[in-house]
Amino acid sequence: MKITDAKVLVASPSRNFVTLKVLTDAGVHGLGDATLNGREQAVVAYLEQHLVPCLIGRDPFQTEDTWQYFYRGAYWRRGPVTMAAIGAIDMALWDIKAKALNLPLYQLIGGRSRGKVLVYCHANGRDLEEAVDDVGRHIEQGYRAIRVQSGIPGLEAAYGISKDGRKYEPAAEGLPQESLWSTEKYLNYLPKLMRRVRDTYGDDIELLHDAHHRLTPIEAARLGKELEPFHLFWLEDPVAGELQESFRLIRKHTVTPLALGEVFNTVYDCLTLLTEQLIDYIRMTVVHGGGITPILKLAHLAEPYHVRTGFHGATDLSPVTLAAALHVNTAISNFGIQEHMPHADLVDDVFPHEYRFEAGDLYIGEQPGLGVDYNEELASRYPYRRAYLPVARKADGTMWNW
Ligand code: GCO
Ligand code: MG
Repeated sequence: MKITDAKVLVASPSRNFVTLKVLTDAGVHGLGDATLNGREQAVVAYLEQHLVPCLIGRDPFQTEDTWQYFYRGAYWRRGPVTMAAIGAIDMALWDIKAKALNLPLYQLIGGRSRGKVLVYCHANGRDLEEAVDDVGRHIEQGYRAIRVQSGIPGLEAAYGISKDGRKYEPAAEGLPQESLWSTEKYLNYLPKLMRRVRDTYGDDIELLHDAHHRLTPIEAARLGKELEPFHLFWLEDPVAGELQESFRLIRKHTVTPLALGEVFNTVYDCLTLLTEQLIDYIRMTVVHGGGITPILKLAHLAEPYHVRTGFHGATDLSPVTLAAALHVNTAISNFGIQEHMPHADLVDDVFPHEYRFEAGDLYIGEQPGLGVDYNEELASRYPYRRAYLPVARKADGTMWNW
């Protein structure tokens, strides 16, 4: 079998997605997600200008060699743009291979290790009362693991809070929106929120929280310690992960489980975190981590260090990435949890898929390949619209991590 063509499809069915469609001489095609929120066109150019010309004529079954060709074979390696492009190709090739063999992808990467995939959803509110109520709504929908985010008293906008009752979506048209950040206000407020949620709903529900890279290590240590009585499933991204050694300090002070890695793109971003057991969950995204080939290696490397997976699953990753994550989650032994932010109905129409949600879990289907399709005609009615993620500043104007 030979690859005959690859098309980079850009559309905005309620939000921007970049999708790679790889075609073969056997009539089988594969899909890959190449979306990098707020930097979509950089990945498009990297694919169209640099990778696709080298892809034509290759054997789609050679997933390992093709991955190495684009990763190792590029003198300029790593980074989210490069890795998202390679990730899209890798997903599409696995999709082709599994379709050609008439098997769902999970059968090629270990077979079924579990019948269903535990997911966590997002509950949020502009203040404590709204956030607590939203947790209740998600429990009613069947979720057993819930991430809780809330507006912070004294701050106008906070990460993870939707406006006007709509689903949370940080990317917006126009230039990047600026939001004000106060670590002090946040640290004083968060334990109160978590106490109320536990008092209201008891101990049987799993609670998660995302600090979204805003703290220093010693602040993260304080937060982790103060959240201990509420037994979080995890505290996510307490500090930006560039300095892996900083997690030694956090670990020394708290037993609150830690999750990290949604912005990582290679194993080198987390080698110390894994081998020194400094985190409990690795959150790399299948697409930004370079695809199924390296994500499987990462999961297998994490296993002996007692680190489990909790792959990033925000709505800015297309259903193709979610399906790829679900196949990996179904097959590996050290699966932890999967993030689930349901896509808008229009996104589900553009990407018809087989996976389904039921009572707090996602189920992958038995369709050959990844089990996702792409409606090009429908997608073409929604052209790309430039959008940026926000930026954050402290009260004195200092730029901070969003
Ligand atoms: C999460 C993430 C997202 C990111 C988003 C950026 O935990 O799901 O933090 O909300 O901010 O994916 O594009
Ligand atoms: Mg996050």
